[in-house]
Amino acid sequence: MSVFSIKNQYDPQQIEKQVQAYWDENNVFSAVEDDSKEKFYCLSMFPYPSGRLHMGHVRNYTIGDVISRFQRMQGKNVLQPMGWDAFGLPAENAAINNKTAPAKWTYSNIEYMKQQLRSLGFGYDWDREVATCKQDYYRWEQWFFTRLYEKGLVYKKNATVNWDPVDHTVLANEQVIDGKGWRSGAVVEQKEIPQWFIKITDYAEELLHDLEQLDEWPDQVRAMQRNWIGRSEGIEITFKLQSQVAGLKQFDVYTTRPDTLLGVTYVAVAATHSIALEAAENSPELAAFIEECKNTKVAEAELATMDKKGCATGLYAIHPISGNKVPIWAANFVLMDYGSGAVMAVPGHDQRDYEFANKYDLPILQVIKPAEDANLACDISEQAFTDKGILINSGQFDGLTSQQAFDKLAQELETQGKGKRKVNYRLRDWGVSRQRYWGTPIPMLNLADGSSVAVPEDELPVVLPEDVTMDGVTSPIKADPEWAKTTFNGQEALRETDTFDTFMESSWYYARYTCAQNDQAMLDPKQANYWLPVDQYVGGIEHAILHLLYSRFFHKLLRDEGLVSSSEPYKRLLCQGMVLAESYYRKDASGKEHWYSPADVEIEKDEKGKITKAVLAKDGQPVEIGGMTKMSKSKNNGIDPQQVINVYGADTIRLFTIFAAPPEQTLEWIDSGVEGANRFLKRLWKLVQDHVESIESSDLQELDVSSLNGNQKALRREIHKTIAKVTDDIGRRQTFNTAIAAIMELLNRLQKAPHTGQQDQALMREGINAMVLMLNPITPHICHVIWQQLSGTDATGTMDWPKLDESALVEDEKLLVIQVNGKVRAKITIAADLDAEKVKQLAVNQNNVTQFTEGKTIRKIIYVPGKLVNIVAN
Ligand code: ANZ
Repeated sequence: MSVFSIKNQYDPQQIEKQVQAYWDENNVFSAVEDDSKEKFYCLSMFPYPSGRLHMGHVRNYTIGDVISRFQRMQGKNVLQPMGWDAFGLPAENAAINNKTAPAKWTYSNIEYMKQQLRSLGFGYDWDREVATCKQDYYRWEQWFFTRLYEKGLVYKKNATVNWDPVDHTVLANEQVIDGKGWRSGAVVEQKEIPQWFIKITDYAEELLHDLEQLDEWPDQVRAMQRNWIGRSEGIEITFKLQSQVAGLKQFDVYTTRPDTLLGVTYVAVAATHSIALEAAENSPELAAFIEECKNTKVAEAELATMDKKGCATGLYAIHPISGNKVPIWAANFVLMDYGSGAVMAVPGHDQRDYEFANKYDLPILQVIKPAEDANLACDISEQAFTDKGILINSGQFDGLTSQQAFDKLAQELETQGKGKRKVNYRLRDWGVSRQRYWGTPIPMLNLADGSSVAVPEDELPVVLPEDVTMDGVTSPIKADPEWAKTTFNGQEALRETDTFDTFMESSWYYARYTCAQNDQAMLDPKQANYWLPVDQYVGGIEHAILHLLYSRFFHKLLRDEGLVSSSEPYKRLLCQGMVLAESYYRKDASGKEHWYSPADVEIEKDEKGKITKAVLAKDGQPVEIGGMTKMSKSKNNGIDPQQVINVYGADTIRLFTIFAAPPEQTLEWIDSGVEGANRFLKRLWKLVQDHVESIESSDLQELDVSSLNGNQKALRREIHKTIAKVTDDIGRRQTFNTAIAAIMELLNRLQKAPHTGQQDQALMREGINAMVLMLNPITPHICHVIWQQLSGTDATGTMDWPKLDESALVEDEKLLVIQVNGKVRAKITIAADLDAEKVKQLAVNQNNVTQFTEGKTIRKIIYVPGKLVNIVAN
């Protein structure tokens, strides 16, 4: 047992290092499977090893550590691992800038950031550390991908990429700036190349359905996932072509609004639809339009707002119900890979179609009117009426509601062989090919005959060479012609030189932590099933859709491979808010903004804390105040956590980030708040040292609850009320900030409490113990030292969560307010269990009360138990 030297002054720099060394030496956070104990797996999203921790990391990891330590103190077997999301483009850029290799840069960042994480006192089991760029990790991902290929869940198809025509290279989206290549400045083109896809759409229904069981996820995240999957029910309707085109007699459109079918005034197809391509043979104008569409990439989110453009094909379709001729247009808002790549356009009831019809002078027809009771505005000369309602101008269907018409038309079209019900998903298969170097090599071989096969198991892993030179243009494994050369069954073969999307690695790391060292298998089902699912996942809302969806998908794939038995990876999810800081700038003569770091700016504040003056320290001249914004490079308002740790210590930064806001909300970085957190810890330190000193002269007695007087009982009630509140705030509500506020109040109470009597001291000890234990998840270093000092024992084993004594909460006396006609006239203390009649009697007989009721008749006595008695008399 190491007993720390206690100084009178709180000295975080000294104690934090010592306590961290103690945790390391004693393997305090190493997690071992143990069936006799309830497990708790707490995971924070692993960082990209960018170089240094930023404040967002500190916030995320502090929240995770608070939850982990709290659960550990509840007696659970806690796993809290950490690792590195180590592949990705920034390493390539940094390697080029610093003339090094991505691997070297990455490993040195990992080393530095790991030391930073240690200095913050996070309780990780470092034996389970993973770095996704190491072959002992990605080899299993390669193996798993070949398993998926064997099961038919992986396929290759052409997909578009950003192509830099000068550098002859594919660019990542981040490398395209204003439509131009980041390096060459050339206008980027869209090019189709073969890429690998995983069939996430096979799991769309399950991914949607299982959201229902994730009742400990924020509703907002579930809604975002639901929208992303985008299930819709509609009908695929067949339109005949007036004359055969490209060997086609007919084509399908997908609609969710068959009730509007009689309002169709044209049909629109995607620019690359075979009908458009065929018609372009005879129309240079259409050919030019198609070319233009091919070279502009449209994100689906922009579809509604983008400029709608089109070109007539000169062809006509036959309306399946009315038999009318409708023109076919090619339009930029129709996606080739959604539904059937063609839509029936209903300009009266779809705003996109409406804008398009107005632009190209196509007829607009109203076929739906609002239901009588709907009270909706509808003016087709202004805009499309997009709500559902009652059918008009639709012949035999007039008068039906939209829903009735949906069913009737579905039935009619189905019997006539002109359509069928269909469920569509917006979710697309996951394109996992990237043309970058710093990633997991895709374990596939391309054979001379054009076919592909998976790399045989005994040839895995396909190792990514680390000792490379980056030329800034081509991936080193693409630049080296030898790298790809290999054989398969005696034939020449070429390895795939593309690498995986880095979302692949982050899709299963949570599972790998359960058996990170296993070199025989991807997962050991026994270990994986002991720890999984993750009980608490903590991370940023920016991962609400893709990362969480992909890892939910991977979990189901792992399940179907027999590696895990659960269906969802993360039971409870907490998305922490952003960290904001004040920002400062100056505009130069050209109007360009220059942002200054808050560390270089001196400010003055009014008594409300509002900044009234800000000057740059080095020249004393004013700067503009840009307001609280997300800490970012572009605003130069990041606060370096390391600086704060150096000045105040880890416990202060942990306490401030937890206290300053509820975890899901934005956190405003305020220097005076950090100072306040530090002051609180100093006060705690002093209270304990004073208490310890006062004991030295008179031995500490056992607390004898039955002997306590009224004030002592009240203080003890406060202590236990705080335990109840903090337990609930941390465990269930996860409002850690209010937990701290309650502990702060308790500190105030204890500071004012008497500390000389023997029972006063015993009570003080109970209060201090509770406070230190409750603060331990948040500020573990100071608490560890105090606990050792108070208990005289090794801290780790004995720090159990404080026990609530329910009996301490029971108030045996209550203070009652007595009113006469609503005015307070007296206050009395009564036994808490006194019956109502007796209370009323006592109230009526108070001197101060009789004075006001004399000569009047008491009409009514209202008793609110525990609070007041109001006597109505006149
Ligand atoms: C006619 C119509 C009338 C439509 C109306 C909507 C409102 P969700 O719910 O997202 O599945 N659509 C179908 N395929 C498309 C494609 N490849 N590119 C762009 N848009 C496409 O949306 C289905 C609706 O999106 C379909 O219903 C279709 O427009 C359009 F008053 O058909 B609708």
